[in-house]
Amino acid sequence: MTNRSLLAALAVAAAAVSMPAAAQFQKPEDAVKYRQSAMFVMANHFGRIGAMVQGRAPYDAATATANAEVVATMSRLPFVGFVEGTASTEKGKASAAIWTKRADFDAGAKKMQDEVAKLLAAAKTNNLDNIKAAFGEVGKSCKGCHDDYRNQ
Ligand code: ASC
Repeated sequence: MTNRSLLAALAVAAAAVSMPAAAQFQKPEDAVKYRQSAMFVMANHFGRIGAMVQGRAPYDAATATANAEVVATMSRLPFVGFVEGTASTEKGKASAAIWTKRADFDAGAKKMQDEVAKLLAAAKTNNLDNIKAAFGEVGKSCKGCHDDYRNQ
């Protein structure tokens, strides 16, 4: 990438971060795709740690930490995608309750991000038992919102 195109890309990224949530997406479906994509990547890397936690993959400290880094980064991304007007009644999709109880939903998101930060800290101790404990708490924090805000 040239310096000029890098600067242009950075300017776009900076503008996106400071723009109101809805304005970051050209259409509502893009917001849905964005949040689903972020959660898909997060779940994939969380699952790689899960494989080590559950003994389906050998524990490797550096790999666990690298995956936890990705999970931590991804954990910050989905929520900007929960724009008004993107609720669904379909099973497994975002329920309208997100927007009627937004403060509770946001608190759940924050809880998950906090638990993910602890998982990353645990990964950095290079101790699988620490990772196991933190992994379980992250899982609970995912499930909490999925139970309440994803159509059953
Ligand atoms: C995952 C994943 C979730 C959570 C949840 C934990 O790996 O994709 O949504 O864990 O199932 O209960």
